[in-house]
Amino acid sequence: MRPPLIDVRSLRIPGAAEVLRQAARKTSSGLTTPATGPIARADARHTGYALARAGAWGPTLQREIEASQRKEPLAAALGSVNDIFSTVRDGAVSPRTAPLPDPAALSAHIKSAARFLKADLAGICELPQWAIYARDWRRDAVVCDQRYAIVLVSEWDYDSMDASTGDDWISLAESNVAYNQSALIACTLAEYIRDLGYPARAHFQGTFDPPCYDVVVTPLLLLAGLGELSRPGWALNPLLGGRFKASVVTTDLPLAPDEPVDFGLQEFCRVCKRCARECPSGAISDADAPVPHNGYLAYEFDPERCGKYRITNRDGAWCGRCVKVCPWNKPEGLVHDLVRLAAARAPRIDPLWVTLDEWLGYGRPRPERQWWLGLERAGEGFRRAGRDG
Ligand code: B12
Ligand code: SF4
Ligand code: SF4
Repeated sequence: MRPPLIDVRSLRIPGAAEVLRQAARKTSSGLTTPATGPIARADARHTGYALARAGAWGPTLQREIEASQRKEPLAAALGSVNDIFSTVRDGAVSPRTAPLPDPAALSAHIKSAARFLKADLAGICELPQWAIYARDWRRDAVVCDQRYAIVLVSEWDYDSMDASTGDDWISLAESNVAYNQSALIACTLAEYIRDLGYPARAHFQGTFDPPCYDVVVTPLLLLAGLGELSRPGWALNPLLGGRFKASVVTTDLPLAPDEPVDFGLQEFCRVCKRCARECPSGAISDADAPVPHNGYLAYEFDPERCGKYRITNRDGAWCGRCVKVCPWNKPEGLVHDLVRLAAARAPRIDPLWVTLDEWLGYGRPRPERQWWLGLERAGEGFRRAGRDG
């Protein structure tokens, strides 16, 4: 029996998952966007935050990157706790190998274990070498020759995101809570697998030094069937949109990989463009078609504009507005699931959904539902700050 393209066991609400499982088609390219050539390994020193820290985006950004992560106290608390995870991302492998079922049954078990540990979604793919950084943030060469990647998704709170503008005082805490949850799940799962007698290493947003990522996460989400590449460049999941963070466990445990999915997003993003319109930094392209980028088709994106806006945002803590306004950022429900199904099956009416979504007020902030204090660190204390303070 062919395994389902979206594994119902790995999804939170089986009813909604079933709708999507039926809608999902296998991709012809093996990726969620057409390949155009070989993919070069990325150098982590040339990615957003590393450039800001190194001063490549100017002295203001270099000065402000640390302070901007601590200015809102809930995000700061989550950031402080996050520091512990770097100490448990890898470790000794047990010399005894546990008796294990065949790869398909073992994969189902690992996904169930991930759900038990509170992952919202989990998928498995083979680990291509092009998804491993050539060098880490410190400049050390990265070696990771494990065969599989287990990709773990931790959702951001929908109600808070719904209340928020996407770039106000809860934005960074939304990211950080999912970073911590997904890091805890990845470190625990890796420890469990090592105890079964197989190497396993966790990858997540953690300390800068030592670095906690050997892998570029987004393509692994795509390969593990957890989303399609979106206009802004993140993986969009049909049940969550981009409203999540992901961690990864790389391992040699003999697993059965999932497959990439196609639920009609390339056509939907082509006509929608809402994230490009509402991005406060103008970082997302509103072009009608993607262009070749490092061996695959993607919309142009300016990480410097995005990074600068997030670090220097004076009316909030960082930003995730592209995620907030996306029409796919919806909770499960009969109507939303039917629209998801229609987007997969009837792309000609995509413009109708895009117009209707905006007309019904989705993606707008709801200040009356904000529960956070809107505090900003000021000197030795705090002040009520910014737009929602
Ligand atoms: C540096 C970084 C940033 C930088 C630069 C982003 C960038 N595009 O490079 C800045 C500050 C701009 C940023 C912003 C955000 N980020 Co960020 N970021 C990262 C980080 C740490 C490294 C990314 C990287 O190496 N980029 C350099 C190269 C690889 O970039 P690139 O060539 O342009 O490739 C991009 C895509 O095309 C795709 N990709 C890479 N290789 C391949 C190969 C194939 C075949 C395909 C199809 C796609 C693909 O992934 C890359 C990142 O989007 C990752 C964590 C990680 N280790 O992956 C998180 C990560 C990408 N960020 C994430 C998120 C959610 C955000 C924000 C929404 C902020 C927020 N509120 O959380 C915004 C979104 C901005 C945007 N439109 O992308 C998530 C995305 C999850 C997802 N759904 O895919 C990640 C994976 C963090 C996580 N652990 O969950 N980020
Ligand atoms: S995180 Fe904010 S600034 Fe960056 S791309 Fe998304 S909307 Fe634009
Ligand atoms: S807002 Fe529209 S264009 Fe942007 S990622 Fe979501 S569906 Fe695609």
